[in-house]
Amino acid sequence: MTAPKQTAAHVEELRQQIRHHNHLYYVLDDPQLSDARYDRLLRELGKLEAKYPDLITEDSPTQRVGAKPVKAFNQVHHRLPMLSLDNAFDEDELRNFDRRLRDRLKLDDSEEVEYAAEPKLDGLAVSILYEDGSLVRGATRGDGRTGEDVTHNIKTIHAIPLRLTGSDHPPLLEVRGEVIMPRAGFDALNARARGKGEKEFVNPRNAAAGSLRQLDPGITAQRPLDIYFYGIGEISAGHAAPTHAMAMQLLRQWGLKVSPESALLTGVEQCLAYYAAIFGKRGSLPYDIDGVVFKVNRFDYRETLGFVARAPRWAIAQKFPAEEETTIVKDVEFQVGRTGALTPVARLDPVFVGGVTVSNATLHNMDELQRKDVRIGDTVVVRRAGDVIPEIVSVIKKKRPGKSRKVRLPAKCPVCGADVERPENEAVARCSGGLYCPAQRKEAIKHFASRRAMDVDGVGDKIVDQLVETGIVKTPADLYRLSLENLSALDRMAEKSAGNILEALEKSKQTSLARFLFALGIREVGEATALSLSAYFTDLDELMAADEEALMAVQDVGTVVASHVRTFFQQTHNKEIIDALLAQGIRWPVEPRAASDDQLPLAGKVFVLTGTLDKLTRDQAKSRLRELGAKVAGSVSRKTDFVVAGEKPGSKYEKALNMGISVIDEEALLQLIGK
Ligand code: D41
Repeated sequence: MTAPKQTAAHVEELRQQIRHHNHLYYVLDDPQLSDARYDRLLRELGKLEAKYPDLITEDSPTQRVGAKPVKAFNQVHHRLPMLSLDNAFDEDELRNFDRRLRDRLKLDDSEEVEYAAEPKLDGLAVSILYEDGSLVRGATRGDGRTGEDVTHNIKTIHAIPLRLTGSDHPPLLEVRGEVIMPRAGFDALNARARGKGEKEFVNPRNAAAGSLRQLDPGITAQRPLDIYFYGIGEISAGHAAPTHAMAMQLLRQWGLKVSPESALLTGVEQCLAYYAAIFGKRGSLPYDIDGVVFKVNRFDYRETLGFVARAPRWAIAQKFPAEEETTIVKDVEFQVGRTGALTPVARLDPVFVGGVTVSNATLHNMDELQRKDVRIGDTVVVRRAGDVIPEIVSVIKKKRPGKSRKVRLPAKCPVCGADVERPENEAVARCSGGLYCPAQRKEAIKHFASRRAMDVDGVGDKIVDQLVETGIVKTPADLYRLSLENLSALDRMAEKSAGNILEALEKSKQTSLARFLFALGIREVGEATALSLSAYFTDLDELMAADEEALMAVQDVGTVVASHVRTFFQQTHNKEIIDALLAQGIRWPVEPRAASDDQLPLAGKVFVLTGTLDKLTRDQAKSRLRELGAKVAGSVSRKTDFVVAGEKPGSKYEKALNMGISVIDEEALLQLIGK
C-alpha cells in the first residue's frame, strides 16, 4: 500500500523529531524529552512504517536494532589506512617529539607549534562511512588496512547518528573514532553477569571489543556502548577543513560526538600542563583513558611531516604510567591502626607503578590475605590507581618458589606487645592494648574524655592531638597529672581555658562505674553494655576478675563481648593504667543494692521484658528494676518471676503463659517500681 503524501510527510517529521532528541540525549548529554515521550514517538513511527513498508529507509531511527545475526564478518579494506600512534612515556620524550617537529618544519625558536589535544580513550578504534549523510558502513580498525564489517552492531550505538544533521555535509564522509564502554555501564554489565553466574569482563576495553564483535546485533544493542570521534578519513573534495580543530567543529555540526575535554594548545609546555590536568581528573571521568593524544593542528604541517612505518610524525600519545606491575613480596608485616586494627602490609621489591616507586602494598586484612593466598616470596600484581594506596591485586601462582612462606597473624601486637584478638567470623584482627598501645593512644584518650564517657569539658580532639604529639600525655591517667603550665604551653590556649580544663578534669573524677567502663574503650562495650556490667558486678575488682562464664551471666553479654572484656582486663598494661586512674582519685558511688541486696524491695526477683512500653524506655525500666534489687533476664525460664508485657509482646509472652509465670502489664510495673 502506498502511503498518502500527508502520511509520508508526517513520517519524515517524526524522524526529524526523534533524531533531534536522540542527538540531545546521546551526543549532547542534554535530554529535553522524557523517556516515555521519546518512546511514544518511536512507537508511532514504527506503526506507520509497519503499515507502509515502502516508507522504511535504512537510516530511519527504527532501524537501529532488528538486523539478523550473521555467520561471520566481512572484511573491509580501509582505502586510507588507519594509522597507529607513537607513544611518549615521559616528559623528555614529549619534548623531543616537539623539537623534531620544529626542526622538520624549519620553525625558528620563537615559533611554537599549535597542538590539538584530547584524552586517549581506552576502547576500540572504528571507521564509519556516511554517504549522502546516511550511515552505510561501520568497520573495526583491524590491523589498520583491513578491518571487519560491523555495520549492524555500530548502528545499535545511539551516540552514532544514522543520519548526519544539517544540510552542508559532504557527499562522502568517513570518520574515525573510539568506541568505549563507560565504567558505570561496565560495572552494571558485570554485576548482571555475576548474578547469572556468567564470566565477567576483565575491563571496559575488553567488554567494548567483545560487544562490537558479536555476531548477533541484538546482543550488542544491550551493551552500554558510547563513542567519541577523533578524526576524518576520506572526505569529498572541497569539504576538508584546514585544521584539526576546525574539522572537529564540523563533526560536531554534523551531529557527531567529539570529546568535550579536547583543547587547542600552543607549544610543548601547554601540552605538559594539559597532560597533568587530564591525569588529575582521570578518576572523575566516566570512562577509562590511558593517556592523552597530541596532534599537530595545521593540516599543511601534517602534509610536510608525513609518516614513518604506520604512524604519523605529527601525532603522539603520551601514556599514563601503568597502574599495574609485578614484583616480589619480600616480607609481610602488620601495622596497627588508630583503632587497633592490624593490617597486613607487604614489603616489596621496589617497583615503578602508577607514577611512583612502590615498596609497600596493603593487604587490607587477614581475610583478604588468605583469599588472595599471598605468601612471602610470591610474585604479585601490584596496583596503584590515582592517589589510592597501592594494593596487591593477585598472586602469579605459576611463579611461586618452592621456598615460599605462609603469613601468620602475630599473637602479640607488634607495637605494644598486647594480645592480638580475632573473633571468629571477623576479617579484622585487633590489638587488645587499647589504653596503652601507642598506635591507639590518641583515639583511646579522645574517647576517654568524650561527653558520654568521662565528660571532660574542653578536652576535645585538637587538644588531645597536641597533648599526645608533644608526649605529655601517653595514657588517660596522664590527663589527671596535667599542670597549668603543661596546658598553657599548648597552641592557642589561654590561661583561663587551661584553668577550666583542670577544673573539668577534677570534676570528671566523680563519675559512675558505667561511665568509667565505657570510657575504657573495651571493644564492643558500648554504653548499654557498660551499664549492664556495672549493675551486675558488685565492684570493679569483681568484674576484672570475672571469667567468661561469669561475664556471660550478665544481661546482653554473649561470647564475643565476654571474650573482649576478659582479654582487656588480662593485659598487664591496661591494669596498670586502671590502677593509675584510681590512684588519681576517680570515684563512683557504690550502687545502693550492693549495700545490702536482700533488703531491697525487689531483691532476688527475676524480670523479663517483652513488647513496647509506653511511659518509659526499656532501658529505663531495666535500670529502675535493678536499682530495686531485681535481675532483668533476656529470656523466660523457670527462674523468671515476672514477665512485663508491653504493646505487641513477642514469643516470651506466650512462653510465660504456657509456663504459668506471672504476666504483668506496664501499669502494674509502674506501680511496682514506684513511678
Ligand atoms: O582516543 C583515542 N584512543 C585516539 C586514538 C585518539 N584520541 N586519537 C587518535 N588518533 C589517531 C591518529 C592520529 C593516527 C589519527 C587515535 C588513533 N589514531 C588510534 N587509535 C587506534 C590506533 C590509532
